[in-house]
Amino acid sequence: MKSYAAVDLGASSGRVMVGRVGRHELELTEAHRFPNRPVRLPEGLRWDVLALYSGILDGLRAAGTATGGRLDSVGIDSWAVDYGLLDADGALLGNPVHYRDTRTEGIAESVWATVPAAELYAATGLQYAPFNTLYQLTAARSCAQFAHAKRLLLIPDLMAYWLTGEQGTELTNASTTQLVDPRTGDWSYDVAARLGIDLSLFAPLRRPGDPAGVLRTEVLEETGLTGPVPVTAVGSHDTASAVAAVPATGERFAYICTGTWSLAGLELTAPVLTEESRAANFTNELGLDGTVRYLRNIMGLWLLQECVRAWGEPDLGELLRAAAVVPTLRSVVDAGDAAFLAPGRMPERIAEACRASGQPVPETPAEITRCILDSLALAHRRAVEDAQRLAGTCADVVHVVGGGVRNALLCQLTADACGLPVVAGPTEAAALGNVLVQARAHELVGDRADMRRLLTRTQPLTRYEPRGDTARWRAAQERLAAR
Ligand code: ADP
Ligand code: LRH
Repeated sequence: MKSYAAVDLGASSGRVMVGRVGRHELELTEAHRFPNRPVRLPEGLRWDVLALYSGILDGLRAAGTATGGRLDSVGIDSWAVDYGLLDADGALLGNPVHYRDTRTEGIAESVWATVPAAELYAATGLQYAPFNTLYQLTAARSCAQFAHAKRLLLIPDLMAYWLTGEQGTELTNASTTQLVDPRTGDWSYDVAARLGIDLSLFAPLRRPGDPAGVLRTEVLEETGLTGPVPVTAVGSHDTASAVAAVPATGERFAYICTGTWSLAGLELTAPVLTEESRAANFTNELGLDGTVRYLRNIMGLWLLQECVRAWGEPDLGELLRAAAVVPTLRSVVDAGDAAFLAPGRMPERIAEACRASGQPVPETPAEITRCILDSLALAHRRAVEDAQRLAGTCADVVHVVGGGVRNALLCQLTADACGLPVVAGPTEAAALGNVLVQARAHELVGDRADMRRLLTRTQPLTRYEPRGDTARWRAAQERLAAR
């Protein structure tokens, strides 16, 4: 058995997990979990990357305690699109900007004046989201800080740099910048040139499984680990790692990675770059082995996280039990609407959206929670259906992975809405995908199908059958679309 540490930074928490892998075994345990709390500064919303780095060091120390100080490798994944800028000495310039910061408001239109949205989609296959790195960079260009920037490292690559001293740009995460051509898996040189983005800001591309340096001596001292400990590039976009850990047994599956976001779609072998796909705002992000993650971003459990924060952190289990007895589909909001992107006043914003659309206004936390979960299930249904139609494929099962696996009500409602069985699990899919890519680099597991077989055999999964009434969900979807 080999021991791997998976550093997985989600928007709501970071964790260091230890994966023990043998030819027929896969065990995952949590070494350390720490909150990921963005900070609102006068200049805007920022990530506390030093706290995250400290959390990683604490996690690696705990991982070492669990493995007798020895790790066969470390892999790092995180949320997408965000980055840190380094100066000529390799020092971080300021706190990385949070993708929910408002600096990109109105920026897309200025980009589209140079490269029209349709051309941008045909070249990069990326959905429109105000936070795509391309728009963030366009917004950043007028800032004093940017003039001093000599290097841009995406968040997992920044953490890897601090741990190893080595710089690189991992491809699955690079594919979320809107500067990569999903057909070639290389930079979209034409788009970058037309928009005046200097690609030499980025470190050379590396792919999942590539070596990414070894832990620095000081890191070994701080964590008590015995060197050398290699760092291996994994699918450093958390969603790429999570999709790699979808325990599918066949080809005809859809997936929903549920956490702060719901990322719902299909694994394809080639991008879908049609105008219809662009209009439906589907994205073509890159996965393992040249696969395409063809999916839609849905606001996800962020809606609930923000309400729970506003309500003073009540017990989630109790809240979900109360929500389970609220009548189904009383009122729904568009859980894909970017209007819900920014933090703050979420219960009020959801109530306002219901009022504005002439639906019953949910009032109690249980009613608002149910409105969120019904709305998410409906958005899941729409994404799964649209993805199949746009890609010309067919799914007969929906895999739900990520934190939402622990929300049985959401899983059941998703099965009901999609009219398909839901197989829920694993919860820590991103960490498992991260571990499996490291194990594959050590030839402990084979191809993606082999990785998935190992997951199916070792991970607890729960199956939810649809409870019949899909016509109700279809009608709710039609009502929402008509508004
Ligand atoms: P991220 O990686 O984006 O930070 P996670 O995959 O960790 O997100 O999922 C976090 C979400 O999982 C929370 O917002 C919460 O809604 C859900 N969750 C976590 N624990 C539980 C639980 N015990 N019961 C129900 N839902 C849970
Ligand atoms: C989920 C995620 C998602 C991105 C968003 C910014 O954590 O990586 O895939 O779109 O964060």
